Amino acid sequence: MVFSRLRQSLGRTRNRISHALKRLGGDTSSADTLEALEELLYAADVGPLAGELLDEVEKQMKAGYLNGPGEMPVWLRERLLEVVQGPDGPPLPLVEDGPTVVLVVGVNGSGKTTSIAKLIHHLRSEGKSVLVAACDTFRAAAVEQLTVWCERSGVELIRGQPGADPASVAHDAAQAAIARKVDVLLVDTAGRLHTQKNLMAELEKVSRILTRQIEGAPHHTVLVLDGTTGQNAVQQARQFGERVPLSGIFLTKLDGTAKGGATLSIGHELGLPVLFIGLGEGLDDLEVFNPESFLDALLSPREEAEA
Ligand SMILES: Nc1nc2c(ncn2[C@@H]2O[C@H](COP(=O)(O)OP(=O)(O)OP(=O)(O)O)[C@@H](O)[C@H]2O)c(=O)[nH]1
Ligand SMILES: [Mg+2]
Repeated sequence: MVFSRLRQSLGRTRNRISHALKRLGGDTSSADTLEALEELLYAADVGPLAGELLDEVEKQMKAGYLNGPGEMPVWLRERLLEVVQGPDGPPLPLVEDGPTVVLVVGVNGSGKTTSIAKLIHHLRSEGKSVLVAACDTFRAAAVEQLTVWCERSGVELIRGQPGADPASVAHDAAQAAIARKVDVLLVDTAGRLHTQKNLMAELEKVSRILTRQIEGAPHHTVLVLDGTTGQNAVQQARQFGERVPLSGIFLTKLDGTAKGGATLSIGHELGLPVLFIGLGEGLDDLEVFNPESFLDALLSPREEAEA
């Protein structure tokens, strides 16, 4: 049997919660159901949302609801759908006149450059023209990595000298994007921590320079978060969001983690939608985030063939 891509990719998170999910679906006592729900929410690493949901369920059960067999998984799916945020329409809506600028930010190694490669592929498959700016001038290897991806996808890359001011690369790229009349300018940046004041100021400068060149730019600032960091990802989002206004999240590496539940709490805690998820290292391993499919994949019982 062929399993959906998403279900397969979420395998490790699903393994973690499968036992609890089975218990939830069965005919058990209220105490047992509550315990199973608690196990499921903590195993998936949904964070503070777990406590809120458990309180809610306890109240409902006391009032005589949610006690029938199999009611809990249905309730859980409905309830999570209310908190999980996906894109409201297209994940990166384009502006009508001139290039739409997408600034990509995040901590070291979260998957920014790989995600840019996936975005190039995604946008090109939709017939959009793309230009890329290599504003990670910090490491020579970073520019090389992006060069390879761009050559493979046949898109132009604007790069500076090693160690050049990232804002000057952003400036040149914005000019080139206008001159070439491309639909989208994707801006890759170096990884940084919120505690690195100079690097955070540099990010603000890149953003400012883009605004000066192209009206309304950056139209989207996407924070790339490593899904394997679970609840830490929520902290990072909060800290980056204090420096640059974020449009949404690109959550990577969901294929390799048991902490996929963190996806559920990001919207809840930060009011930010998850726009894309990364399910592998290849160009095709991107999905536009869809809360319904995500929850269906996460909460579907494991079948024998998967064990
Ligand atoms: N399994 C898996 N690996 C991923 C995914 N996205 C990125 N990676 C891997 O994560 C590692 C880091 O990816 P990069 O794209 O270089 O990360 P970065 O944020 O650009 O890193 P810096 O520029 O050094 O900050 C690479 O080995 C990628 O192949 C994903 O969705 N799934
Ligand atoms: Mg990079």
